[in-house]
Amino acid sequence: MDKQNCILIGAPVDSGKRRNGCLMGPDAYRTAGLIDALADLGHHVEDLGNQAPCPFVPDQPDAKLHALNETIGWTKSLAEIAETAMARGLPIFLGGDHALAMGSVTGVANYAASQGRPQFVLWLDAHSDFHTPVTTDSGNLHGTPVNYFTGGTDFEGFPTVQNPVPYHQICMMGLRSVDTAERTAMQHTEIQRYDMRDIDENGISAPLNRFLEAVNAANGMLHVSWDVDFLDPAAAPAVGTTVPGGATVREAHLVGEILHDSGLVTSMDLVELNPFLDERGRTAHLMVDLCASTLGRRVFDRVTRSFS
Ligand code: HAR
Ligand code: MN
Ligand code: MN
Ligand code: MN
Repeated sequence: MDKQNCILIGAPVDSGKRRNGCLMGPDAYRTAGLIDALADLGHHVEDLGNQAPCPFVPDQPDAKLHALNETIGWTKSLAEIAETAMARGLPIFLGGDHALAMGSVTGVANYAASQGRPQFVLWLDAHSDFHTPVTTDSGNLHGTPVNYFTGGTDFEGFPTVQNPVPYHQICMMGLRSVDTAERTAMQHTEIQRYDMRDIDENGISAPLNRFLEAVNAANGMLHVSWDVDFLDPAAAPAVGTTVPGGATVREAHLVGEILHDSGLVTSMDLVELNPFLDERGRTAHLMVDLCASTLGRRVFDRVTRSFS
């Protein structure tokens, strides 16, 4: 991958679930050194600062769907900024909870469509986030973005998805918490799915490389959505929805390194970091390091074994 124009977009979305704290995520990434880490790799880095949702009517605190209007406001503002940022570089959305992907993914998919290219999504997460506002038990909209950006129904009040991402262009990795309604809804889709057992048995590089070959063959654009809980909570404790048995630090870095070598990544989310739950910033630092791996940090070149 050549040197990029990395566009950092602070997305302090905290409306996707009831436990607060993800709003501190963007500033935690900056504090953990994200800008220098990317600049040290030779990239140009532009920080657009923290964004705001489009104006919204305040939500009822006890509604079944938590903070619906606020989440709609975020979806509108982030979709717009995603689409315009794509024209200028590689947007990196600093979350914020995973509800932000309703905006980031629909925005980048609109841009891909304008270029006549297919949009692919790599979803690195313990969860499938495939609920609708009707099927969710928790009422937490961070559990719904994949259903939304694939053109799902029942997202009343949200912007109509102009360019839904086709199921077969999505790959989920790291799965270990999928609710009954999500299983039923995904059953007959062509979403490519790899749970932790697949990764235990076959490693992470073979399925990832298969997916990347498909992206490359289609001349696709690739959005990578890194949820902190893709990682094992022992390595990444700063997340509200920990699920034991996640990816190791090296498995996650390998994903980043392979993604970099592919040269295919066109946009990225870092989501669900809750700095209030962190231990001396170590989860924030780990996510910064994973972002750096995805953008070219390495010990030496794989082919020439040159250090430079
Ligand atoms: N499936 C659960 C729910 O809907 C948990 C969702 C957690 N989602 C987060 N993390 N974005 O992926 O409430
Ligand atoms: Mn909240
Ligand atoms: Mn998620
Ligand atoms: Mn998750």
